[in-house]
Amino acid sequence: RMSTHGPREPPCLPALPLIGSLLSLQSPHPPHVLFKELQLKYGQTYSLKMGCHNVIIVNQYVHAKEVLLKKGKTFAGRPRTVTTDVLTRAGKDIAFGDYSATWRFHRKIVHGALCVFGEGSASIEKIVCAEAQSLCSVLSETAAVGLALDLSPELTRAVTNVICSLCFNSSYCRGDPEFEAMLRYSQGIVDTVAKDSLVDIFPWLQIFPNADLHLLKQCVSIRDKLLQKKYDEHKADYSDHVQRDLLDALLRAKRSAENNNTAEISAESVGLSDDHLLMTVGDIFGAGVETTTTVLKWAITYLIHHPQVQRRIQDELDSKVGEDRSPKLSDRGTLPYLEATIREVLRIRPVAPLFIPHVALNDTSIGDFTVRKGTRVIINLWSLHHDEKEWKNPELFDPGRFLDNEGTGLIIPSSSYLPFGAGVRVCLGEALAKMELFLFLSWILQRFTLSVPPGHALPSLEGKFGVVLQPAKYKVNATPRPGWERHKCQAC
Ligand code: HEM
Ligand code: PLO
Repeated sequence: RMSTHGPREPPCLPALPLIGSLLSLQSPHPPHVLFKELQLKYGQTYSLKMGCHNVIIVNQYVHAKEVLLKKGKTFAGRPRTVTTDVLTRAGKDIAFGDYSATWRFHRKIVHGALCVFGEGSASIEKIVCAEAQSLCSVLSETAAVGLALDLSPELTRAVTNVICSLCFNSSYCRGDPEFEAMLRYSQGIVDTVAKDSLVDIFPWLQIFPNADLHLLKQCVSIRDKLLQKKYDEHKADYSDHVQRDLLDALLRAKRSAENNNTAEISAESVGLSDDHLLMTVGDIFGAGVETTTTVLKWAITYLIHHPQVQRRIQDELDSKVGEDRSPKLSDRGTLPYLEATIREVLRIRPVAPLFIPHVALNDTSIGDFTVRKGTRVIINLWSLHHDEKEWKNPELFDPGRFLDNEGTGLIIPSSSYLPFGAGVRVCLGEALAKMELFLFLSWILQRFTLSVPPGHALPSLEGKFGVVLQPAKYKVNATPRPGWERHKCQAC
């Protein structure tokens, strides 16, 4: 037996059979579940070969934190893949772009713009509350005529308008054809970029005419036209003196780089080309819509399954906010059970169960395993959030896990919890998403009780795997709570 001290590679799966099962659409389990199960045979951290690429799968938080935090910079790379190259003009965005000065610069601009227009300021609260108001009137109109409603388009429009406001200083009305087109192309992108996140590790797939790739290219081209239109409009009435939104912030950075256009720093060389600006705003717009909407849909799915949780949130709202005013951000500290529910939704159905793959930029290690430069690392957040050693009954929806013994203080009961990632690649929209989730859910639950229409089955808890894990479509009855019948809702 060899010494146990020398460098050691993680256990490697026999490559071909596994690839077969991943590619097969008949595979009974989505990749995050399969990767969790494979731990039983290969250990918590193992590797596989996909085409010519080494991929390490991490299923435990100790190794996940080593990758994301302790060695965050070493693992900050992103792989180039066929589909993400189509989406992002070969990685000229933040999320799928490789670690570089350009990437860092764009993160900084977005972060700054979100602080000015979002997070710290009162304006984001106003925007979200206006959208919550409009969402609630649609719910109450539908309830008044006794109809059940697929909430998805309404939730998406509310969330889209928030990010639209931050990115483009614009918003959509109900039935706006541009919004309808956006819904279609974005779903097309989620379905294809997503499906391929593992499959497109094989570059040869591109050679075959591939229906998914075709759909993706079509959807991306529609998206690009929309982005280009917003960009042209912004350029036409840009002024150095007013900064209306993220796109203005990006334009300002570009102008200022162009003005001191010395040999070393040109707008192109720091990554402020038109392509880079468009791809960055495309990322934020896309992430801003698809992630928050997905969490809201999961939250509602679980609330329908657990009416007692819904009732407890409503009791908390009744006693802390009352019925004479709407919830505001400053109520967040007084509504721990709602906050715990949001945390539990993010645990049990993580938006991005495999994150986006990371890449080792140098020879390095994870735990005792050596890792060679260029190795891809997939953090299986599903395993972290469903680890039986860390979470009692992980498939049980129980917001109480995130409360202390008195039931009033919020806690994070396990380190095996990273809904937004961590370290240099941590989510850029965490604060924004949390504000939106809190405000939308508190407004809805103050006014309505959600349930399945009589005779309908409870909605499925099984997600559709992709770049985001989406719940299935279903209809909901939103019953106005006593005191929140139509007249009042419109007056407030
Ligand atoms: C990245 C979660 C909302 C923008 C990520 C990652 C996760 C995540 C897990 C990947 C981290 C990694 O690869 O290591 C979430 C969840 C959200 C949410 C759970 C909602 C509840 C948002 C929103 C925005 C956003 C609203 C936009 C404002 C981004 C960006 C990245 C990212 C740009 C890429 C960061 C990078 O690679 O440098 N998010 N996100 N996210 N998120 Fe979010
Ligand atoms: C969603 C569909 C949009 O049309 C394009 C888009 C852009 C950014 C992506 C987002 C999609 C899915 C969720 C992603 C986000 C960047 C960061 C975020 C992957 C594909 C997460 C959760 O990591």
